[in-house]
Amino acid sequence: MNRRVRACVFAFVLVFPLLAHAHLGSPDVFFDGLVGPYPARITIRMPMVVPGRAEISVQVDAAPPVEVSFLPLYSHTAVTNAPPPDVGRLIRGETNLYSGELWLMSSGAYSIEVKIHGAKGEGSVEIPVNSLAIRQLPLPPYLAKILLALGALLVFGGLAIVVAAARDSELAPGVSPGKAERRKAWVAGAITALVIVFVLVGGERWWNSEETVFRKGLLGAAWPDLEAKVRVDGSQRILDLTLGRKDIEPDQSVSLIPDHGKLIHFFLIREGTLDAFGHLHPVRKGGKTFEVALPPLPEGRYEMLCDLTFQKSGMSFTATNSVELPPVPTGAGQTNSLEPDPDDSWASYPASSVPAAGDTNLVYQLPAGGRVVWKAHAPLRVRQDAGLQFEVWDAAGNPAELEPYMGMMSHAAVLRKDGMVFAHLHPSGNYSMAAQGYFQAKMAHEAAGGAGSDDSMPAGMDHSKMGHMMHHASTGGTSVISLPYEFPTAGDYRIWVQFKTGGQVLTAVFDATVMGPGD
Ligand SMILES: [Cu+2]
Repeated sequence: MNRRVRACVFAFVLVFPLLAHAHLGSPDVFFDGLVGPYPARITIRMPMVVPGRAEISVQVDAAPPVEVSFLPLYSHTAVTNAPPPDVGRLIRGETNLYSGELWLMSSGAYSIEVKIHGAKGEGSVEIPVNSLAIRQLPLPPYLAKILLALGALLVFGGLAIVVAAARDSELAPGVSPGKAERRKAWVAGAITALVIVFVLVGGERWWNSEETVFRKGLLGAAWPDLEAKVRVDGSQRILDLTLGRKDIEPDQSVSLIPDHGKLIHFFLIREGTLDAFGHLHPVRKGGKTFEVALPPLPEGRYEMLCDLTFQKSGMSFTATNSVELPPVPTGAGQTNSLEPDPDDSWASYPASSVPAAGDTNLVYQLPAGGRVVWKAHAPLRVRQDAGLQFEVWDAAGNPAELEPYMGMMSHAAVLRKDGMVFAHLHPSGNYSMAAQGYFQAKMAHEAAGGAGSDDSMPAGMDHSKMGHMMHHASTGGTSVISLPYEFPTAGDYRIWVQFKTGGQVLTAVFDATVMGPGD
């Protein structure tokens, strides 16, 4: 950075970091693409607790019979230690829809390996998921009462057996216990009571410490903190990001796995009006600090959503916070100290240009001509296939030819308007490709004779392997974007659909209202 041109510094320190989670509030994982020779659509419903059962459904586009199987691979153990795969059941009355359940026993990154075996051979895909407890289940009062009663029965029953044994075991049948036997019974009873109290107190302590560990893993503790401030440097506004994690030492470097060739995918969304949006890629400055030159987004308070995947654990997260952007500086003609990333994109648009949710004609007019049409779909419902399909038309009224950018035909962001749900979608699904690369590298490393520990992971991830995992439609020549997704909760959402055409990345904006199951 050029210190001489640094004219003045605006510092905005932030409110306390909000809690963050991969796909904020949207834990279920979707995949759409090829599994070997078979096109398949896979849905993984994640459990809210650990250990918990993930529900997996696989829709295979192939002539039956095929066999579908699932296997959970854990980041901290060798692949060879994985249990035998579970075979998916064909759903009754369906010809190509299979389902199954997998227990995820530990907290951390897992990869769900889905294998499909059929007439055209075998194919498999790794779908990374985060196994994290999102909530602690309460103990129902009736269950507490039953357990308490059973516990009391055990304690008093055990005590009675010991007392009776000490008093009566050496007596001949029919003889009443004397003073000596009664004293012996008292002593044995007292000792047993002491042992029981000791066991109960120890048990409670053990339980409490387990609960403390669990609660630490629940929400917050392991998630990255995010802080940012903006400084004005000549004609540029530069945003400085500091990433943290409560268990990372201040001087430690944060190792991240690149996703689509970028360490961080950073979204800025103007709060309240949601009328300005940026998708930027900060570059590393120090161990935990990153910087990015801001595009000409209007001033105001912005929500920051920062997608990243940790190299050590393979866990992917979305860190969030908010930041105040100062006005665009007027230092025209000055040299830029920080080159923006060529894949950075942004849009700012009047609120009136966003088609309202429920409009019969969902058309977004692109400012430079052309339009994006959200294709007709059934009313959106919670946890049902949203069937998101968008068609892009150029200014002349012809279907636009889409080009891949950062390896994908589209990058889309979904935000519930209160900020409680955020997801980053692609035509291939919403899983983290960086985490997928992590598991592919782990498997390749172990197959080559490496140990199963994640500490011995090769530093460089093999991204050349990811190309063939991508969606069959990622080669261009289409004007339609399909995004596999289910909205996790009811409410009002905004969707930003990004695509590249004519060498330019464009953003279309839509609103959506998602109804609950009973509405
Ligand atoms: Cu993306």
